[in-house]
Amino acid sequence: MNFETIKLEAAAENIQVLTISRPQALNALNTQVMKELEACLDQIHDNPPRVLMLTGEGDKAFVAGADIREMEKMTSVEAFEMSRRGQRVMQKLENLPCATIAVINGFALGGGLELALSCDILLASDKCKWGLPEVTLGLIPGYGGTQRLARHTGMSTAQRITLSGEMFTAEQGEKWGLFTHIFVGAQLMASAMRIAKTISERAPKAVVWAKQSVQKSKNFVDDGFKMEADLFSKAFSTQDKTEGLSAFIDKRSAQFVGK
Ligand code: CO8
Repeated sequence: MNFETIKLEAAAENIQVLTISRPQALNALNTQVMKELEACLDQIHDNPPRVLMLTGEGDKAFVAGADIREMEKMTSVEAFEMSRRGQRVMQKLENLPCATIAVINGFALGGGLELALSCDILLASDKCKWGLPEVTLGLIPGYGGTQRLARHTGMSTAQRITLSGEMFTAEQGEKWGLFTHIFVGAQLMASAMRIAKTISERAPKAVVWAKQSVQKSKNFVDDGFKMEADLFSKAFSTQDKTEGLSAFIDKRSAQFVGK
């Protein structure tokens, strides 16, 4: 299958690299990326490598979130549908029958962090900046971040990250248990490859079953995803969302009024 906004390449025996490739928009997830990603994940599901690495094109961004320009025109109903579709794509990634490694080479914001949170192992460049900036746009996370982040960091830290919308450093992410390792940017991919190679040499069935067993410890509640999509969609009927998105596009600070 040919894709325009993502690339799937063999990196070594049994190891593939999936790259989100929209560098002009810092690899932001628009509808085309999400559709291609879903088709690609279906393809990988049917013919999996032993390890899949996921990264962003260029040296600036992993993924800078969902596409803000696209969201600006969205109604609440469309936002609900987009959120549910995005949650489904993230679940497909999470449930792939192979080990998955997010190689976070730069900005991992909003939907970008939510994408990384759907991988088994998160490795980051020392230069990466990450966070859930949705509240700075008058929104809430909509691709599963409200459900997955606390599983990594604990509740209080997850609230600290989600409610402030701040951007954090790689060191902070490692300290809070989000990143397994941080590597100097130029060595990130080679270091990720070494980890991928180790996993790829283990018993393939045991790796998949071990992954599934570890995942079972999370006990996600489907209701939580539904509530996230409901509230994400509700944010689309607020004045603050209109102000937040247009302030970003106009490159100015948002003035929120709480409506
Ligand atoms: N969407 C669309 N375009 C983007 C995005 C984005 N998320 N991020 C960056 N871009 C574009 C910029 O608009 C800019 O385009 P142009 O050159 O045409 O002006 C280009 O990428 C380069 O970006 P900057 O010039 O802004 O680069 P800087 O180095 O100055 O800043 C930042 C980098 C800090 C990453 C900055 O671009 C930024 O803050 N981006 C937005 C980050 C953000 O808020 N992400 C969260 C979005 S909300 C979300 O992800 C919700 C997930 C759930 C969605 C549910 C479905 C609807």
